[in-house]
Amino acid sequence: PAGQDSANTGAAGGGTITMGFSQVGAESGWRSANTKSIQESAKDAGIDLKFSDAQQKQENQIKAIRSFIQQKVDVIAFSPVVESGWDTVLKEAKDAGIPVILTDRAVDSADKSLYRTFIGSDFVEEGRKAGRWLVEQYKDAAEDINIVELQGTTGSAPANDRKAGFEEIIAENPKLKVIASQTGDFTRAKGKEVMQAFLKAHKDIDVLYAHNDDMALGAIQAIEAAGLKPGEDIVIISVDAVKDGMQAAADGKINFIVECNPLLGPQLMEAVKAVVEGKEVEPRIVTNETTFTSEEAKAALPTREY
Ligand code: GYE
Repeated sequence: PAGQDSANTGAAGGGTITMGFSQVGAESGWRSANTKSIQESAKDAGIDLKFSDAQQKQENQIKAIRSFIQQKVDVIAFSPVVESGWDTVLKEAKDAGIPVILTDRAVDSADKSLYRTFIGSDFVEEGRKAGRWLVEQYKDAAEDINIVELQGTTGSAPANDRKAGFEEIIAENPKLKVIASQTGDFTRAKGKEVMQAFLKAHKDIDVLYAHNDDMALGAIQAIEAAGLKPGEDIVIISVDAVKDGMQAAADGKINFIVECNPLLGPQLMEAVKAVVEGKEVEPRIVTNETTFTSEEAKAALPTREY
């Protein structure tokens, strides 16, 4: 039987499900792995995928969603680049009877009926994991520990939450001080550029906390160019655990990585099918994740999928 929200008789009649998906962009290794996972699992599930790349711009995502509504797709899924400003377009999808699924990043809409479920990581917990490792490393510190932070895309859920979770934990030890914090937009190029500026402005950086591996990898280039040793002169923590990040950890250049799993495709396709069939889905589906020290990264690398 058709779900009452099925806008398209194709799926309602047991035919092929059409899903419009608006992706954030192609800003990082994480994102490439996420895109691949979604494309491959749509294919495996026999779901007709209309894929649109927003190049990190909310206006492009809003346009893509409106076009999916016009095309009367069965389901719209998207990874919102920023948290705010979605109510109007999500209301349009709701009025058109097209169910929406959030993947990877959250929206801050108060009206939870605007989407069926949110599949993705707990970014606050990721920030806490980074903070806990640091607190433990410096529990006997006699002097101030100067931390610089490379934030993800301004206004994005992972940037907001990874910052908040980290701050919450390091507040336990007043010696741990964030002396500079700026966005590097989740890219290598920006990570490098901002780290260069940090190194110029501050002679005494002890720790870098980067909200993703790509920014850490860019920053490593800047640190090496400044004649310093990443992982030794500056302790580095990052998030994601994509292959290049794990390699840098295995090489001792990144000291600690918090994993963020990009392989959300299979869970998304399951949720899409359930929603089209009119079944209830859990409003929040959280992905399981771990952390890696250099030693653990070395051991995990050979079998790493992304
Ligand atoms: O950590 C980063 C990417 O939203 C979890 O986006 C994702 C983040 C990921 O650009 O590398």
